[in-house]
Amino acid sequence: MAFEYAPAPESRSIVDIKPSYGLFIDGEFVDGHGSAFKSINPATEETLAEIAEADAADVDKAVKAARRAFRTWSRMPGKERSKYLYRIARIIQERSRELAVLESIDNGKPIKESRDVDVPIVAAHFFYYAGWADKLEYAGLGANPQPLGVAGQVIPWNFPLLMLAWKVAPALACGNTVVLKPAETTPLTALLFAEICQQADLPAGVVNIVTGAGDTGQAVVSHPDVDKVAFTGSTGVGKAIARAIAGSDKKATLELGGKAANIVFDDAAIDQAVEGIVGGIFFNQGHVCCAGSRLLVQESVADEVMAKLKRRMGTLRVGDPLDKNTDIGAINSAEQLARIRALAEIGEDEGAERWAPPCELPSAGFWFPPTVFTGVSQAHRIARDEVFGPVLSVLTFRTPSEAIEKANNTPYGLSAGVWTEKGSRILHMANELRAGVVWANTFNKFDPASPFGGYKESGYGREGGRQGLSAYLKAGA
Ligand code: TAP
Repeated sequence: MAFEYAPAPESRSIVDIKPSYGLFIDGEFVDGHGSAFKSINPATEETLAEIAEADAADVDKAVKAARRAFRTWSRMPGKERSKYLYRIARIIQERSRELAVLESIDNGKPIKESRDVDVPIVAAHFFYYAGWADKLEYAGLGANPQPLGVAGQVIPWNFPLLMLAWKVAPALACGNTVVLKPAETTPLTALLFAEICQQADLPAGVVNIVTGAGDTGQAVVSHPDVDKVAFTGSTGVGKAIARAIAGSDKKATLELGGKAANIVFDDAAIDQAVEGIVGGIFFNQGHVCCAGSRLLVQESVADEVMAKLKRRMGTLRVGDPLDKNTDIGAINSAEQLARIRALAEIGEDEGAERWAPPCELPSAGFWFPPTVFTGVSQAHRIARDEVFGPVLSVLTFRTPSEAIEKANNTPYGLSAGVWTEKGSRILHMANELRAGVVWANTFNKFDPASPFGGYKESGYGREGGRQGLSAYLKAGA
């Protein structure tokens, strides 16, 4: 059944969305030379704003501005750079409600997530790397490490502001300057961040934001005067970027897709594990690279886990992202919704059993109910492909070695979860699982001090922590 809802008006009034936005180059907003595009609210399908598209000449202008700014920014004492980063972090905190509401409107994610997870971690990231700016000699790259130059950064739509923070904060702390391209469907918080850079008096050209689609991203990463490419997105585009920069001396970090196993042993605290399973796959509508999209549950507790999981799924509220009680918001785009629907249909066609709780979905906008597939085999597409939506595939295992084999049977290697009361088993699993992050008795926990990144087709390089600095520095004498 479908229903109509009006987004909460008081939340909308917190944020001032302009009818149109330009590109942010050399400290000011300027017109783009490509054809403008619209950013829409995925919960209502209404147009939010017209966004300028940067063509190759605009990207060139942004790279030139970043190069000019690099000369002074890279020579500025680290403690001076850190003052700007602290200032940005504090403004993010001061404007956190505005940022959270705008993120939820543009992306579709529930306000309780943007307010309590995304924006606080964004501020924490700037605080964390502000603290590093005058301590780079401890980065592990010699006594006098040097910045790389101009960083070309391309980010996805699932955590627009958080991915920006993961890229911009370490780059700036290390003395690099930045040309960043946000995803086509979620440019608004990056543009608000540009205003925050102005408010913080960040020197012109240190951060440049060029909006647009894939062509703009391509122009950024392949620009000859870009020294460093930082990309987060799909494995397909990541491979295309690696090909595009092959043969150049650009340094690159690629954070790509995932198909994480969330492994529940029979000695686990089951109620806690069920909460972890729900958070692992339904957080951010499942638009999470490290989502626990494959549940591996030990056979002896499979019935109990499934009964409790279904009961818990029945309590999840799907709807208005700006309603504080919403658990699952809107799918980010019509295109992503079509991809999720197609993979779910393939799951049924291949013989897995599909279940979703009864759930009223709004008539306008893009929605998908929390869904679980049982009877899934390793050969099924829903067990292999990244759905990037609120869809969980359940497989069972008998022994720890079978769990390890199944968990590692994927081209990806970004994250995994282990639920057990046995400490020795946690350590054993962490050693055996081929995943960049292994969570134990928790899932989807992030901290700026903790490095994040993948193995295999999940990409290379680490973001976050001290390790994240080496992505933006070269060893110095
Ligand atoms: P993509 O389609 O790969 O897009 C990512 C970004 O690249 C967007 O800004 C996109 O622009 C741009 N782009 C597209 N084609 C390009 C090209 N040829 N050259 C340069 N840039 C190009 O991914 P998505 O759908 O936005 O995001 C979902 C994917 O990101 C998932 O696979 C997810 O797992 C992954 N992800 C990974 C992580 C980590 S940390 N590993 C974190 C979040 C997401 P448009 O927006 O215009 O397409």
